[in-house]
Amino acid sequence: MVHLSGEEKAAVAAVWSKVNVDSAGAEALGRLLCVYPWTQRFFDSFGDLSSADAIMNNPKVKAHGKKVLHSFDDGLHHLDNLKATYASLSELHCDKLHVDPENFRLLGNVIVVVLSRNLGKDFTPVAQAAFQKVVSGVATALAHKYH
Ligand code: HEG
Repeated sequence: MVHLSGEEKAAVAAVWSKVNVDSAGAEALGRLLCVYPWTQRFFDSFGDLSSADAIMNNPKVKAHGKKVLHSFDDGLHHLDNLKATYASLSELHCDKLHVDPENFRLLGNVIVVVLSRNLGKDFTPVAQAAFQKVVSGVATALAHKYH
């Protein structure tokens, strides 16, 4: 559950309408793998991750980043109901993928960095604060079914 003021909701909608979800997703996952290289261990079937160039141009990283950010987009439309929205994905990441939930926080922060770099001044302080709440809420929801 993420509480946003009316002003924050409007800022999130305005910012998100300018985002290319496919390319921002690819960029966010690529940057996560570059900046926090230990996150690469979950993607050993993705092929060449041997340099920043290899990671950012890796088609599997691009495709998976796109999938992840589309799932994040789904959460943006269910801010009152994030735990239910992500319940089955939380189970999958815990039981099958064994992804430490701290990684959801790292990715959330990288998503905010990518928005900031791509949108510049359009990413207003109100929007930044609102998105910080959203990525944190999504990370909490994804961690909810961990045991
Ligand atoms: Mg996860 C699969 C969403 C963070 C590692 N992730 C998936 C899938 C979705 C998803 C929708 C596909 C599920 C399916 O096949 O049914 N992931 C998702 C979100 C977020 C997130 C919304 C955070 C915003 N994931 C995340 C992080 C890691 C990770 C931080 C690891 C650092 N995800 C991961 C792996 C897979 C998925 C290893 C399986 C990839 C594959 O082999 O296809």
